[in-house]
Amino acid sequence: MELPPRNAGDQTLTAGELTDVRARLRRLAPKHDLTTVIACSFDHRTRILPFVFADVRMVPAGVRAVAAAMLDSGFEKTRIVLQHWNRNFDPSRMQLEGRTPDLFLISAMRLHHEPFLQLLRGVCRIPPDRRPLVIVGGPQAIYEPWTVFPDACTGDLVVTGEEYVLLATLERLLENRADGEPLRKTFQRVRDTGGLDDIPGLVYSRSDTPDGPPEELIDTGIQRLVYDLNEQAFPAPAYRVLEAPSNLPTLSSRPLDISRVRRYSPISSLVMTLGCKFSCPYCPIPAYNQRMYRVKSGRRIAEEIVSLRREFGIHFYFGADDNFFNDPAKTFDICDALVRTEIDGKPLRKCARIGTEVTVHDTLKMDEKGYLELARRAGFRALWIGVEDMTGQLVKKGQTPDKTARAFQRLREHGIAPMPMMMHHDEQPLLTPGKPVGLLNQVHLLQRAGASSLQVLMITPSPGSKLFERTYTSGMVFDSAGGRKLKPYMMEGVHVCASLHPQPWRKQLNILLAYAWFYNPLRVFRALRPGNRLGGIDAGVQALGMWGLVKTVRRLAGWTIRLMIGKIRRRRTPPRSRLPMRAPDGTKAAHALDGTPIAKTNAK
Ligand code: B12
Ligand code: SF4
Repeated sequence: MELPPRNAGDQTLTAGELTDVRARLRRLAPKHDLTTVIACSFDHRTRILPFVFADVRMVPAGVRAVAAAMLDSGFEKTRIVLQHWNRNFDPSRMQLEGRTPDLFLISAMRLHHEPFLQLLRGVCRIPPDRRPLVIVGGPQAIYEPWTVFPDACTGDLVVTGEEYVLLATLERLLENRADGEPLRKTFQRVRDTGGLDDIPGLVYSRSDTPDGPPEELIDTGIQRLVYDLNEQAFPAPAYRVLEAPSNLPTLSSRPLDISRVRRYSPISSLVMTLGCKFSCPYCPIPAYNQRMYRVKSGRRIAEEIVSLRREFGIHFYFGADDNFFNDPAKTFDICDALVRTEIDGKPLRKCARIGTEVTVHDTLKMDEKGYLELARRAGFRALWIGVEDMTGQLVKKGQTPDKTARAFQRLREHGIAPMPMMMHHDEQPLLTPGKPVGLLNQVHLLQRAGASSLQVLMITPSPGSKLFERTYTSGMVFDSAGGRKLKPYMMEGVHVCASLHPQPWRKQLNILLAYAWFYNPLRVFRALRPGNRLGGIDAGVQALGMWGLVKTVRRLAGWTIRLMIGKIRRRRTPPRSRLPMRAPDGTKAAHALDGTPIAKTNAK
């Protein structure tokens, strides 16, 4: 199920609303002296190709945006903890400024669910009267908010939206907080009198006893989106409040020294644009963005890069874009501003190397307009391109073998490395001699066209997408293979976990073979041939790819054997909420999947 749209005309915040709520909170903050810990969950078992390097070397933009918003709203006592770097972090032992924090925020992705539960269990060990208010957000919360209420140990509140929803909620709580009252208590009081019901983008639980097990979930609806991304807080301050990597369960007295930020996060994510005009049935992004394309101005992006480069020395940037070339005129504005920016007398492109995601179709459109040269001068050095299946058998978004090859060649001519992202599926064979249909045929074509890296994922159910429920009801999704249960961390797209192929192990081997075909010592030599303008990138990516392949084969060997000789059990129902869900007025909850139990008690 895709997230439902809000009514036309009521999809966005009014201009200035995000800026204004921060200004109002800045006035409220000094009276409340809140301490906040923001944790990001991460399962280290997901460390395989093709994400094996960037996954832990880039502070995720979600936690960073939330921390930046808190800091900018006057809540200076804030710390970010990444399970990526602090695997033993135990919230039951966290102390910030000598006390248990008032707020414990968690950002979670679906595949990191198990470490997320660890965080939840940790904070639940704090006695209820001293426990911080626990708020969960991020992709898992957006599409599957009920997962935050797995049993008696739960989060308090889910934000199914962006930073504005959190800030509006905090404002409401602080306006109603009695002197010295624990924030969690204020939350319970305001929640129980319906005081949060008019803030779209929240899910909370209702129970008959205070701190008793949840009995139903109340969903206040789909968030309103901030349209002008320039309203977001600047990211740099968030890098000043990172917990330093360690094996300790506790927090240190000071955050990571800023001189060491670049060492641990050599790549910085950049929010430049959000949304995409395509409508791939396995992708939740267009519906999440209410079919809108949101952008930051080029000038603002340039300011962010300048400050990150100056303060932390960060050289590499990765755009959190869904399709950066979605609207050539807007891309032009951004690139043009970056071209005109200097950092300490040098053009920005000499100090910042930028990568992001685009499509084949839009790359060719940019080329027709002559904008690829501009993108290179703006600092773009690598583009991850959603090629999926080149023949368009799986999804059609204007890609064909010829167009893909042309797009790749044009990018290379301009000194930009093409990084294809492919999607393998049941109908795609491994090899089709003479035809560009098989997976290896396509990988070979991409190599010849100049691909610098390779990503091959198997189609996997993606919450919030059109195909999500059908993938389950059709019996495609495995429950277990050879007695081994399918766990969330295995749903990264590399483990084959959804297939109707009579021999799904073949699909698994196909993916590994495609990587081995692409990442091998022979290709390192080819990358270093004289005259290859992108030889450095090509060779570096090959080295990382070979290292990642060894890790990937080790992790996948057991699963492949189970798929080969074990019995495969399948699921027939999607993972829905076990708790009844409803909107505050008793109507259907916006985030509930069809078939979710309906609350017995209707509106309060
Ligand atoms: C960049 C990116 C990556 C990078 C991440 C590197 C890093 N360390 O940051 C890389 C390339 C490594 C990556 C890999 C994968 N990714 Co990815 N990725 C993205 C992408 C394009 C941008 C993420 C981002 O930075 N967004 C910008 C920030 C600001 O947005 P945000 O994270 O949503 O945060 C906002 C809100 O969610 C909210 N929020 C977030 N946290 C919290 C916490 C609290 C308390 C509150 C109140 C609010 C809140 O406020 C934030 C500010 O507005 C998104 C798509 C998208 N457009 O979001 C997918 C996305 C996050 N990836 C996704 C997936 C599935 C993957 C992979 C499994 C690969 C795959 N099969 O597609 C792997 C997993 C790798 C791993 N081991 O973790 C999914 C997650 C789906 C889910 N339900 O969990 C997404 C959403 C794409 C999709 N399918 O829709 N990815
Ligand atoms: S092109 Fe990419 S971002 Fe756009 S809908 Fe398709 S998969 Fe999603």
